[in-house]
Amino acid sequence: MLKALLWDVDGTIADTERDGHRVAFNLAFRDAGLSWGWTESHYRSLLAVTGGRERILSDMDRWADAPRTTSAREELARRLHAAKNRHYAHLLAQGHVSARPGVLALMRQAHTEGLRQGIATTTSRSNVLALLTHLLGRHAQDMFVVQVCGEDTERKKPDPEVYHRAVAGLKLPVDQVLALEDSGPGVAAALAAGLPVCWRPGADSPALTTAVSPQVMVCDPDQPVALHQLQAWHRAWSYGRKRG
Ligand code: XBP
Ligand code: MG
Repeated sequence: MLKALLWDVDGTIADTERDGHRVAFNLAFRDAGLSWGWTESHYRSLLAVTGGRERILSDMDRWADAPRTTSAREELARRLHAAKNRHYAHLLAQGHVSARPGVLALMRQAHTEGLRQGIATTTSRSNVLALLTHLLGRHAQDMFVVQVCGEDTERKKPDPEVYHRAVAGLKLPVDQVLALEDSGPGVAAALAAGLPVCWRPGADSPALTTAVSPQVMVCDPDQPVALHQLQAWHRAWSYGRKRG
């Protein structure tokens, strides 16, 4: 029986990247007096690197005025990333990002029906808090019994660490939990942790890096997903597994 949902954040709950994080990164570059900038298409390619600080570091070779030493680069990336997160919270408050269709209804329905819900993301805790509060109000946190964020793991997706930690927090066997994901690295992380996963690509989601297996429920990006669909898929998947 399906007892819990583990939500990825960026791309799954909302399309946060192009009009949220990307714009905030560019504002942070500007504030720091840098002429650096990320276009929509370049940013899409950078999304293969999970983690905002890691993303800045991965692109520094392109800029002639980037620091030379590793430690200076890391320090600059850390400062830019913190500034980016402050801009991101302001952009959310101004209404630049909304939930993907059906997501809030699904969260509320799952809550009403007594499923446990958690967050499993590479994103910083402050960004998760800002997004959930913006979308669900001040009591958003009450809906999620476990929240594993970027700061809580040593390795980011596609590494399964975030899902191992989130499942441990739920105190449930993996086959009673369903991961909700939009991206290749996210699906790979969930599968590597042994979870079934509902894959609904978003506007900018990096492509799948793994084959679609029976453990992946493939969803239409444009159609909301209802709880009864997740439950029916999960029942059929569990039955198929038991029959071998
Ligand atoms: C999301 C990310 C994050 C966000 C920015 O991946 O890769 O880096 O782009 O967030 P996923 P931070 O949806 O797979 O978790 O700047 O807070 O890292
Ligand atoms: Mg995602």
